[in-house]
Amino acid sequence: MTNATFPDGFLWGGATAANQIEGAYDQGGKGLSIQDVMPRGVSAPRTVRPTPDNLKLEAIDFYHRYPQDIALFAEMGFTVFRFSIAWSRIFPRGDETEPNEEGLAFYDRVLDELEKYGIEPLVTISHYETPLYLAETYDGWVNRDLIGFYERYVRVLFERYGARVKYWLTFNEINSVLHIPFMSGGINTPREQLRPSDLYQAVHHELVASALATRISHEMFPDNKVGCMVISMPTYPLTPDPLDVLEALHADHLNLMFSDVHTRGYYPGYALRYFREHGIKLDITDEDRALLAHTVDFVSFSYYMSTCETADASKKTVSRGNILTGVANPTLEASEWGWQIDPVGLRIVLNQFWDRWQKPLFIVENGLGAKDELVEVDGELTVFDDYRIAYLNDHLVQVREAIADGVELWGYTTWGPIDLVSASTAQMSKRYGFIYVDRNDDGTGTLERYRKKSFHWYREVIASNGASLT
Ligand code: BGP
Repeated sequence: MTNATFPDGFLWGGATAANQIEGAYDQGGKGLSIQDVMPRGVSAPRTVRPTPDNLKLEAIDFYHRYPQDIALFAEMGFTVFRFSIAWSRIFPRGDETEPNEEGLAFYDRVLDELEKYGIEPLVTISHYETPLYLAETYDGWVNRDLIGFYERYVRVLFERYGARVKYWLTFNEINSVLHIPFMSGGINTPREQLRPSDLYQAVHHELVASALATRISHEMFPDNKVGCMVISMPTYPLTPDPLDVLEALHADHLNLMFSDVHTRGYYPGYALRYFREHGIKLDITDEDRALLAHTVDFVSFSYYMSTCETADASKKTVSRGNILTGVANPTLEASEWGWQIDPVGLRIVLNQFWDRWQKPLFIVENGLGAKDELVEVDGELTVFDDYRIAYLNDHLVQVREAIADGVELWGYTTWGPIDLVSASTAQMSKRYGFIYVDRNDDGTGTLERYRKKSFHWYREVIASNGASLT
């Protein structure tokens, strides 16, 4: 094990998304987003209009409680906070020409608060919250018009916040569009009616929009940094059989394509072959090709688990996971939600990404969703979440190893530093936070915040710049 340390200026913090924390879904002139009609998460059918059982409508009320929450992040010593801007707060329908000033003013206030504590903002432009109107009227990212609406949105964000926000992410987990088209791409057409060409056309539109955002940022604020954001999930061969190795390579390629395009500026040969052999015909213009050449400054990613692949159909036992699935790894344990826990996989993926792209990396999601029990000690309510501490400690030890391997890593933000509504299941009981939020799956609870044991643990990790890891 290395005794190397984290670099000076390494950014430590936590990551969230507007729809999972803000609530106030109909306040401040906000329009509806696709999340407002997804009360049961990703695999249940959407509703026609918002229904009271949708926890995201109120979420954890960050919209009103952000000063208190940011003060708690500051208490832990955060130097970065990742949050997303709700597109439908800025453009309620998505296709207007003028933005909603009240929505813009809200994020001004959030940024004021972060500045007060010297916390660097890391802003996701689109995190699973396409305006519902764009989904219903345009079918989301399948439609090329979305590029223009996104461009308008991005220009407004850069004009308003570009001088205060240095780090931007264009799309959360952009490689999920293929798997969860409504949540990720605002694509209203039911999954089973979409042809692979429709899905990859949506992917292409997002890739072009991402490159366009990068170009605009570089023109307006040359010192700002724009990154792509992908789900990382290293794929291991189930056995040493070369056919399994090849199968794992193919599965990995389907994911890596997104960052390959973002970092190289063109579609790699294996993707072109895949398109050819799967009858995928894309509308790619010369202007699109020119735009794709505007490559990102860094690659950011979420990491929760690894997976396996095999060429042997009889061994394909599917493991549940963070949107992507694969074959279960017989050597690993899983979380209560079936996500296989693999700290070493994080070191592997950091090395793979660095070797492949030689671009700075940023881990913008990592964490354990678990059920917590609130207990009273000396009149204070808390949670003894040793399982969460162990998970994060073990992953961070591997991050340190990767840094010693020579990987350039800018920072680490845990997913959900404060309990929030789960993206995949829309539950509150799947908790990630260092801060407990008193809200239950049935919507009851005071919304009070309590520091968990991991709160104090993370404060120590940050204060020691990782030296307290064991
Ligand atoms: C990622 C999403 C997040 C977040 C996280 C944890 O896929 O970017 O929004 O929710 O996973 O997933 P879940 O909330 O389903 O436990």
